[in-house]
Amino acid sequence: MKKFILLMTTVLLGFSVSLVGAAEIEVKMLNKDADDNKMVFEPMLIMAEKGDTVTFLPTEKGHMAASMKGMLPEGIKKFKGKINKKISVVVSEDGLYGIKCTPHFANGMVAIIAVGDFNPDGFLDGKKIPKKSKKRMEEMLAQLAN
Ligand SMILES: [Cu+2]
Repeated sequence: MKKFILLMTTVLLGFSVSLVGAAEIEVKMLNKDADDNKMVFEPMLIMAEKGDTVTFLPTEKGHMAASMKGMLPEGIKKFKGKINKKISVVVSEDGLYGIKCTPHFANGMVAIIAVGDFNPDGFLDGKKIPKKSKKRMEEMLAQLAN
């Protein structure tokens, strides 16, 4: 019984911490996902709350995560991870964050972090983005517009 109470306390504590505190979100960097999509962040569209930490994991070799030029909310500094290293980003401002894996940008390896209050309209305007990446970003933005 004591053990059970201890367990329940731990569970409840963990639950309340997750309610109050910021979340930790993990994103895998993959050569191929379960649906056979190549060069992908998983998830590709990352829904987060202000203050959460998003960590990109080098699950498979050869990847990194970097912010895309001009595609961060105001007040967020650009960032660039190293290949085969994990990188964490605290999403402390509302808005959309464009993310790419530089070596696989042409292969469509992009992600979007969407935080709080954001506007998907015009996010890609005037940006130079390779075809495959652009297509994936357009699909994600269409999802966000719904
Ligand atoms: Cu990559």
